[in-house]
Amino acid sequence: KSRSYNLTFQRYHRISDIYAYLEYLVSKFPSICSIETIGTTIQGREIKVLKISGSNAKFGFYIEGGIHAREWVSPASVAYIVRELVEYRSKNSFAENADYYVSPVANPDGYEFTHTNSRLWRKNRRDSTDKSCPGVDLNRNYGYQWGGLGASRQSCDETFAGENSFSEPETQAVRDFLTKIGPSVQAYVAFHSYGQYILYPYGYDKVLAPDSAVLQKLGARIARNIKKASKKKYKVGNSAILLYEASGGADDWAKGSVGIKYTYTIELRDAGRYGFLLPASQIEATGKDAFIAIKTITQEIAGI
Ligand code: ING
Ligand code: ZN
Repeated sequence: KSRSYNLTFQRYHRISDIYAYLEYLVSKFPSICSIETIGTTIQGREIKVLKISGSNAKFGFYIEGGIHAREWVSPASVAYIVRELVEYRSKNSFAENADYYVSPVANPDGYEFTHTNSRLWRKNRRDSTDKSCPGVDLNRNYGYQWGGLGASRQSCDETFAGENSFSEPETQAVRDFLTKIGPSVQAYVAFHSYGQYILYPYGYDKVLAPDSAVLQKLGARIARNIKKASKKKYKVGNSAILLYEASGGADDWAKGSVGIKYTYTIELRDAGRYGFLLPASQIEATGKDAFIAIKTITQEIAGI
């Protein structure tokens, strides 16, 4: 018997609604979907990954949402992707070529805090040593070139990198899970907001990977496909050059330490008018942009 759920794409939802939707999908589509709890946050919340298995899977594809608490359209768009890959699978047959590992809310404590206390919170909810400034920026806590440019050592800062690389249970969980599933994973996409950018490594400095021309070209293809579908423009480039330097990001670690070739950070809508406070009326359209990115990358890797 299938479980029930309240998730919609007409408003932003609490983590309980997002997780209930994942559980519903497992109950309704048990041959395709399974859930692994990859870790537990500082406040004891589960960090869940939905696996969506392809019948002809040749590679793994990791999709991260919600590492920054206030970027609400990211978990919503990742949930939108999940619906396309599972419930609308018959019209999205490209998805059979991959096993997707989807983490819609990489920072559950922070996400809940933006609903209950402070809408523009970014970090996790780690207590700091001096107590006055909680929170580590999880996208500065990964262990590739940790603690360099664009990351702070001061706990009061929005980009506080933590006391050490991988000091946080939320980043440890992703590290251990990706290390476990290993070299089958060929793509890693992290969804953020806002700005409409398709970014590729490295972020720790203005340094390009040897295969960056491949990432630029595929990024441009993603942007073209989004523009065709929605008229929205996404800029494509190296994150340190196009945006700013930021060390300790999940994308740099995925590329530099794990060796995942197709690694992107995508800044979703909008271009700045509403910013983090993107109206819920734009969730569906933004989710569609995000889904086009996943589809385009899958097709490229599968050669279809
Ligand atoms: N932006 C990203 C950030 O973590 C980024 C941008 C990611 C830059 C990775 C460089 C490398 O600051 C948001 N919106 O958080
Ligand atoms: Zn972000």
